[in-house]
Amino acid sequence: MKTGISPRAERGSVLIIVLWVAFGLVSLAIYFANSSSLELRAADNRVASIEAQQAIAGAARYLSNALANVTEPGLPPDPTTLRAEAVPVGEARFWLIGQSLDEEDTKDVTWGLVDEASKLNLNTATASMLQKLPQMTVNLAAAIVDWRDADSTPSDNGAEDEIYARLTPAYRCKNAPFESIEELRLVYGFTTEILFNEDANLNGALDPNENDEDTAPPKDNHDGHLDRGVLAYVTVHSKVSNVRTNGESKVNVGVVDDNALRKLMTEAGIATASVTRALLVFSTNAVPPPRGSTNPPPSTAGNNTNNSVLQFYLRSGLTAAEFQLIENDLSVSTNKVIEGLVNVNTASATVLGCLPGLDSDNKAVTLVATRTGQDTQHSIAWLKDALSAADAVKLGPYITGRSDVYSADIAALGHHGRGYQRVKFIFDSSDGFPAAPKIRQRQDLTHLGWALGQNVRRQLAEAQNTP
Ligand SMILES: [Ca+2]
Ligand SMILES: [Ca+2]
Ligand SMILES: [Ca+2]
Ligand SMILES: [Ca+2]
Repeated sequence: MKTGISPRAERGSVLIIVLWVAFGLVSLAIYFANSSSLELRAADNRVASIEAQQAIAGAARYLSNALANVTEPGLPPDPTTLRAEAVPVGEARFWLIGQSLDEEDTKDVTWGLVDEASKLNLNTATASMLQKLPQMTVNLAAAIVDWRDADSTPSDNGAEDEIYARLTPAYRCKNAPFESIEELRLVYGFTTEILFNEDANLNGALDPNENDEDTAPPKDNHDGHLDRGVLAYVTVHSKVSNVRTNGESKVNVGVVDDNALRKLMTEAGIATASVTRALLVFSTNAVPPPRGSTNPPPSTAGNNTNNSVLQFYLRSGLTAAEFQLIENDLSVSTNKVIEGLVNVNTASATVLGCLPGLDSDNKAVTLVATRTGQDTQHSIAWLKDALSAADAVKLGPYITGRSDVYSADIAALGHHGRGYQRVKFIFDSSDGFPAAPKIRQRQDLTHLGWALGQNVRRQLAEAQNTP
């Protein structure tokens, strides 16, 4: 008798094996089809990111050119003609993430360049200025000063080597100027919360996750207003050239030189009567001391020293129009470049409120309200009517009306709104005019996530749904 599997059973098991093999092949086919479509999609996204990166490179060239072609040194490119929103570059588009002059206006992103002189400079601001910023404390401000100063002697509440030696891992205090604002992460006491607060993507706008309490990071207070961190208010790049357009040194009004000032005012076309009056105020010989006295006269007349160009203007008796003819040819410093001045025409009330003369009684808020809607013409002349003389004299040494360093926070998308990329550049024109600005920093911010706000997201979704 034959033993073993009957032919019928054998055929049945072969069939089952064939079925299994067929099933396996189909699964494999589906698997490969799926993975190659994923790969195609990934490749498509890569192409879109490359397009976006190229759009950013194009934007940087465009801005470099726009900054080199401003009408006068220290002025930004004309914001009415500067292209800053959804600018096409091939199939890609770029945006310049700006900064609203109105701090309360945080509903969506503002487009444009950002004046670095609208912020407080970490290398020049004093501890008392720094500690007035939101999120700051006396200790944090003192730690900033100790980080940048050359010595290793801790200031009151500050932090030098012995504090950093106790950290794990331990490191040394820098004892040299800040090179980037991100360096604040190394300064004793600073945390991500202090640096970013609610603006996790640093776009100056209130994104949904920044106003939902703890539903999604970051932590926020869900009050409908963006509470920014320290990073929004500080810079290490603010600089302004201190050389005249013709390459000569500016006329020093720290100590008024009659001849230089007369020549400057006359050549600028200021009326002789105004020139004479101004020179009389500053001339050391103009007001003789009272008879029989060796002391100088009690009035300020005859005192030829000024702590700032603003103080010179307040005392000169010049009209705003006359002053503006020579404003940018005056200085109280002989340095070719001045670092850290705050641009009174572009800084927020928060930043201005850190400066002497504006650091009490909401004076900075009032000043910004006065400034709004005014055509300041990049001058500081308007401060004469906006401030008391005493406050203006205190403020004068810390401000400017112009700036040579602008940052461009450029975000771009490739075709079909894909491949999001974001890079921040710092353009510095303080070396000379007219010339192409130097790029001082190039920082990829893509990792901070979507920063183009809700309107752009909505527009993209609508464009995708339109056949
Ligand atoms: Ca130090
Ligand atoms: Ca934001
Ligand atoms: Ca949140
Ligand atoms: Ca808030």
